[in-house]
Amino acid sequence: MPLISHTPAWKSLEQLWDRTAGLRMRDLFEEDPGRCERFSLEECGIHLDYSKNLITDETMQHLMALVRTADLRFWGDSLLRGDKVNNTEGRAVLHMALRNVGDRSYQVDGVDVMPGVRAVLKRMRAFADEVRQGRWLGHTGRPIRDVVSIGIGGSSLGPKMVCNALRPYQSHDLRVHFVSNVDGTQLVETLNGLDPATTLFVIASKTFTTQETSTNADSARAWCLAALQDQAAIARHFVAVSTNREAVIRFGIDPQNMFEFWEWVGGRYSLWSAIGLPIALAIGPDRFDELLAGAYAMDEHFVEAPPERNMPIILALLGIWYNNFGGADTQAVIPYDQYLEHFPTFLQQLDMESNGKRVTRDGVPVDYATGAVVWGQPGTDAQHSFFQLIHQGTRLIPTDFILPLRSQHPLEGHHDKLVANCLAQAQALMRGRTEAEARSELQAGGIAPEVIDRLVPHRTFPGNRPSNMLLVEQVTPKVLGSLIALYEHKVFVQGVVWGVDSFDQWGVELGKQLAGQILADFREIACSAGVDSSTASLIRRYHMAMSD
Ligand code: G6Q
Repeated sequence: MPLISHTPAWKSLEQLWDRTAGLRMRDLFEEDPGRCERFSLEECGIHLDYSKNLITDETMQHLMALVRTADLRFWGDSLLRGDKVNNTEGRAVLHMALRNVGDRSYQVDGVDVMPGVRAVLKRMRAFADEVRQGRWLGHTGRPIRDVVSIGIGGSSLGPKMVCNALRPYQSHDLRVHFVSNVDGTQLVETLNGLDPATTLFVIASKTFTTQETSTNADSARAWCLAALQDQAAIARHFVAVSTNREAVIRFGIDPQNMFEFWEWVGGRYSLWSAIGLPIALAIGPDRFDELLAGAYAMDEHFVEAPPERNMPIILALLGIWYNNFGGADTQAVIPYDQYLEHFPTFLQQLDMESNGKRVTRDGVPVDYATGAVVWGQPGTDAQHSFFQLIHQGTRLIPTDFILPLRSQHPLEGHHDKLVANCLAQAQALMRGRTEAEARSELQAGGIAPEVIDRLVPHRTFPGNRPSNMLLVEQVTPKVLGSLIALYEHKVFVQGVVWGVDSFDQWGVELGKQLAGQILADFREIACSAGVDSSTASLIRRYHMAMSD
């Protein structure tokens, strides 16, 4: 397979970008009253309005040709068949099986994975019910009040984001906390004020060898034993989610208290598996099922809908349009919903770990940009910090707005303002303010002509800055499931076009290895041979600080 950048479909998109560089979105809207309707799509409770993009029908046709050139259909079928799509790790990628509430069959090496998936879901359901209904008792016979999930990366970011997003659905007498960082501060601050007799730890780690998670889990166990003074307490206060049964047993967790998942579940795609146990504990198993059902609905849409009406494909191609032809380096994601505050961070891992790759799946260096830098934070706060740069800076920053139409807390006057601000930002990015408009506004304010001349360049907005608007009625478990799956498939489609393995993450390995060596140097109070002078000097400074 040649690099995608060497194909006619890619070349014609390069030419198209140059040819359409002069298009003004303002004009496109004025010329075509049907633009919004034509470039909008409704699926799984999500209304996507992508009309405020630098596109015409011709652009979309060319982008669709690109996705055909990349043979998305082949890769989609491979994914569904359980082929080893993650080729550098030799693994199938079947997170869709985890939310397969329909009757699709998913197999790995000829073995149906669905019975195992359903059995674990059943155990999760029973356990979540026991804890939530106060039937699972701690070592001293008291019900659980706090759940502390210890995990990192894919074993934390998804469940943490979902628990926060669905806080309105949580029971008030069970609080769920997340500890990921090896910085002891996070564990200490989280445990501060918790009662070991009513705290349950969920140790979530696919490999059960991750340094941060093991360290936090060891400290949590010490905290628990210091208070409860009995090794037998571990069985009532620790459960594990992992693929590594031996390591779980070695840690001292009863395998009866282990919830299994499988190597074909990638960390950042694992919130649908037993890694979602904290979610089931927080919102209850019925609502966890709704989350799965939402993702399943999006899976079905992705698999069945033609590319031209396929929401993940459209989002993926728009991203590629700016990333590869418009020179955009980043993608902003701005939820106008405080409960979605961790959504951009979750997407950062999903997108950047999946598509932050510099070689194709065959190991050939690419000569085009792959995964964008994903960033963002909730509106309206974002408007008062970095929006200046999106509006008037020198960079092109495509932006996704996510907006629930109904608030979970309809306080008088709040939601109208939230919605108005979100719509206004998208409008302002698209329209901008011309020099003439800026001038006439200043004139209307009675400003002196020489001051107007000075101010006009600063008060002019170029506009023509693209955004997608994703409207939902409300962020329910089902809608959230669909929203997450939408972005998962978007990332998959982009990875297929760029020809990369979106399911490995070798880039996080080197730092881990080197940290291990440096840690050994700390223990030896020495410095390994061959360490560069900068690192050696930093190690010496740490030694000195520790010996003070
Ligand atoms: C995600 C990555 C990574 C992983 C963490 C935690 O796709 O693989 O973020 O989830 O490193 O790994 P464990 O679950 O094995 O502790």
